Amino acid sequence: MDLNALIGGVALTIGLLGLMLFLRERALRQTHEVPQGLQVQISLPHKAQWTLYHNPFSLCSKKVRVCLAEYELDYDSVLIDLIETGSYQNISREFLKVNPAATVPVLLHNGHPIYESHEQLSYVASSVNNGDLLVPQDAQARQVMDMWVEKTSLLGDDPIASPEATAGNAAPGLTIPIFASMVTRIPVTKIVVGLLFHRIKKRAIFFLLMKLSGLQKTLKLNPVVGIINRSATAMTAHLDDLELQLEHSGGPWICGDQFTLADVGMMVIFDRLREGDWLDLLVLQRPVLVDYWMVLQQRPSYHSGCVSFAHPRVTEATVELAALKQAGQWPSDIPR
Ligand SMILES: N[C@@H](CCC(=O)N[C@@H](CS)C(=O)NCC(=O)O)C(=O)O
Repeated sequence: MDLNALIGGVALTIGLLGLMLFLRERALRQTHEVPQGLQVQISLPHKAQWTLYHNPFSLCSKKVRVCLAEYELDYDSVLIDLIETGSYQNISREFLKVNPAATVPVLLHNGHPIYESHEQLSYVASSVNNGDLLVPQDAQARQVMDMWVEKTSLLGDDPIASPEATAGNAAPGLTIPIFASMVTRIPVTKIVVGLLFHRIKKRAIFFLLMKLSGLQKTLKLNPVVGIINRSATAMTAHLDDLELQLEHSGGPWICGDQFTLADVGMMVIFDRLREGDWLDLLVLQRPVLVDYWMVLQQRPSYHSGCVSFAHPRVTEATVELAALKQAGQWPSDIPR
């Protein structure tokens, strides 16, 4: 037999085998959207009344941890890596059984999953005896809280595309510099897993682009500059609204005297601004917001839900971003 034909045959067989393995793996990692809220029809294995699948860095995970801490609820903690913290564990076969949409956080109550972090907050508040601790009894104040819970939420599959919608949606664009710094430590092979199996390919492509460009070059890419600027402008407008609301309520909290779920949502956004080294630009020039940020940091839940989960790569990223600004290496077309 001709040697070339033999090599060709072997290559073809290996190729076909690879394709079959890939198709099988893809079938086992089916992802799809999930309905919001409690799913009583789904029962998952659990060891405790409350189980939280979460990630140290994820904004929505922080929010739910802070809420559980405020209510002093114990929970079984299951940490799930996202690509920025190490690998695409969120699209592993095991985790997709918990959430086929491949996102964190997922809260289980007696094994039943609750999807979407704002639903998780209101579910917790409505199921515990002391739910009104974080929920005003007065109907008008309750309306204000609900509006701000929404305003601090991360809505839709592509929040980066609509930073004007909510302060939550303005956060991911401002997180790009942190992502770009974190992803320098992640091997390309781990990102490729996302290209193959992630439901939203755009996210994986973006991480690959940041990985290949490095931090400084990422911050010079025109679309990135555009997204960061648009997100900073949108966040400024959301913080204008917050400032007005705090003045109107008389503080110290969004609804006045009572710390509510709305403040839980805002706390983690401020923490994200801290991580991205955006406080100087967006918060520290405004006395009302400075006071608000100070009281937020004094809550024990800020420590147990945010500070104690500080991810070393995020801490390094914050230092790296501040150093770039100090060294005059921050791009001139991005505000600082
Ligand atoms: N709207 C959802 C957003 C969930 C979400 O997008 N979570 C992010 C982390 S904050 C995630 O899991 N991303 C993983 C990925 O896209 O690969 C919620 O509020 O729970």
